[in-house]
Amino acid sequence: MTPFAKTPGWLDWYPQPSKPRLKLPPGAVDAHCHVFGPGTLFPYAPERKYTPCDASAAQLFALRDHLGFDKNVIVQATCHGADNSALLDALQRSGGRARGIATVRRDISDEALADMHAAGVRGVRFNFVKRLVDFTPRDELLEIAQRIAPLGWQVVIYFEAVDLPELWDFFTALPTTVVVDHMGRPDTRLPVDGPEFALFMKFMREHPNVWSKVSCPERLSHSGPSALDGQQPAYRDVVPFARRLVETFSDRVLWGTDWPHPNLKDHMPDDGLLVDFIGSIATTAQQQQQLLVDNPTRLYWPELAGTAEAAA
Ligand code: 0GY
Repeated sequence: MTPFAKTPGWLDWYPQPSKPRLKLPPGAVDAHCHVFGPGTLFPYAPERKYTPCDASAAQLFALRDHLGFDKNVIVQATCHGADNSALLDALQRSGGRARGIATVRRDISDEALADMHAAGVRGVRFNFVKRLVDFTPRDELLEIAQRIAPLGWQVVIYFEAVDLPELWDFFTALPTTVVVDHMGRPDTRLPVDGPEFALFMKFMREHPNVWSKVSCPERLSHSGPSALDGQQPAYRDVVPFARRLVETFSDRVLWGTDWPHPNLKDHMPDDGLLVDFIGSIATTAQQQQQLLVDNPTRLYWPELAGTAEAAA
């Protein structure tokens, strides 16, 4: 039994996801997912803003196999603060089939960074979503970015679309590859051609070091998952945004399940149906190959890129 009580109203991950109808290409990467605890082994951080249900590395890898993915990119979740032990344990258990994105503070030693690199960490995450984290001064973040750049690591940024204007100068000064979580969280009630998403498109267009995860329809949607009657795609309000990115920046987009889906309020997606949603946003075999295999392999397993092993 975990010693931690879940946040009231917490939705647990879906226990028996369906088998996707979409057959993933060999070598597909789930490029955004997390592990939580288990709390008995890897306690949640005192400064956390939520307490989740446990979601172990073994459970993540079982989902990977069930859905037909080959590899994972595991992103340190805010409920573990800057203690990356659960993430590092998962990387070690993956047998080279997972890479990690860590959270670090400015007092991290060079030795600890080198150890993380050896374990499979390839980036740090800077989180600007106020309900998830306390404020970190920009000079600390820039210092961290400068420390990790020589390792070839990336910076993953998580923010709300309304905050992009204020964050623009900081983001565009980052000296690394920059990967945006969940398309920069657009308000999907606004038009895809409106000024808010136009700014995000400009961000990607003018900065070839910026990539985007076209993930989290279940988090961004207001129309919801209900149109699973074959008439309309589920999460149909998210489709134009994700499709625009896939079509415009086909070599800089990534996709992830976001399992175990922290902080959802109204429904927990069946991960099998989430995979089927990929067919609504990457509509050709070529787009799916880039989104799911070529792009993440180039970014996280460059040693495999363009080889037969990528498709192992
Ligand atoms: C996500 C989204 C969220 C949470 C976290 O690290 C986290 O706690 O990323 C969220 O609540 O929007 O990417 O998992």
